[in-house]
Amino acid sequence: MRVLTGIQPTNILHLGNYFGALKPAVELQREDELFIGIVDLHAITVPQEPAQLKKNIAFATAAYLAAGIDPKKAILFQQSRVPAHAELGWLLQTIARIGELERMTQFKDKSKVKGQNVSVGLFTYPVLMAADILLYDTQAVPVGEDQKQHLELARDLAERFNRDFGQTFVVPKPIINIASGRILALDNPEIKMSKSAPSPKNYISLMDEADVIRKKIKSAVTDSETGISVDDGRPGLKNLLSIFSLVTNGSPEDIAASYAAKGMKELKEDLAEALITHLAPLQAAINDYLSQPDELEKIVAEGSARANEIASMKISEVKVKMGLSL
Ligand code: AQP
Repeated sequence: MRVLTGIQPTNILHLGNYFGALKPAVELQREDELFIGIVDLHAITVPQEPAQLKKNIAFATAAYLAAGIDPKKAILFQQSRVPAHAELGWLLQTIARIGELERMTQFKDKSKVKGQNVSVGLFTYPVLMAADILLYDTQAVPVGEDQKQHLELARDLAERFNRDFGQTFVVPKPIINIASGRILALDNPEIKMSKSAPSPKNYISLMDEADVIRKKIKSAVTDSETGISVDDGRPGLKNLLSIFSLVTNGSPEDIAASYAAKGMKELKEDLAEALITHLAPLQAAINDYLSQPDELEKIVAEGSARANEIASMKISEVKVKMGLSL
């Protein structure tokens, strides 16, 4: 099956990105024909500092490789190096409707704070995402809850284009459940962990040093109830138990039971140490890739060239179907 996934290089990746995107991608590459986009054109829909963006692109690439992506198997590419993404994004904008973009909850959420000051790119982001998917005849896309609506739009645009211009695009299906649930923000368990959160206390970055991890876990928001239990009414604690479970492979319930007599302080201390141990080899591998910029460049250039070959054939087909040819 042909599958496409990706990540925005908006900051150093965090634990949620690792368990929700990188590790599932490593699983997917075993069986599927996997395309992984470092989607930098999406990242710039909110302001990015150019020098930092460049670093974040290198970091995201290194993180995928360090997590176990084999660039000979999966096609690991940088979105902005494949011009067909922007081109198809534009062509699909001509068949997308303002009303359907206005209904996108992610745009509504992200633009709430900034009002009229959000970029037009943030508004049309889901159309570019549809282009990313449709360019490669993608059959399936792993989606978390917040991306379901965007995939639905990609399906609608594919069907609309096929109806109006003739069969061109594969209509992609979602792969739900591949992500191991959302990891929540440490400083506010009502929202998800997020790279572009204003406070670094929100997340554990994949590159956080041992002492930073200890401090962040220690100050993670929990509750004042006594005892340790897996309980939806205690989202902060539940989140810590989920993270503990992901790094040790024990069930959250078993971990909760083993800390029933010990309490929150010890649970947090042990979780921090487990995290430090879990992240150490990943951090070493990421640093190793980052210390070889020429090798990283070669991998991204090759992956982008492979992506470009496929994408440019599709964009030519689309142009002919739309009458954009002599
Ligand atoms: N908290 C999370 N728990 C589990 N998975 C998560 N992902 C993101 N946050 C969590 C997964 O990581 C991938 C990254 O997708 P993205 O970079 O396109 O943006 P996002 O989902 O909006 O992630 P962030 O970290 O919150 O970035 P910003 O702050 O830039 O918007 C996706 O596969 C996502 O499911």
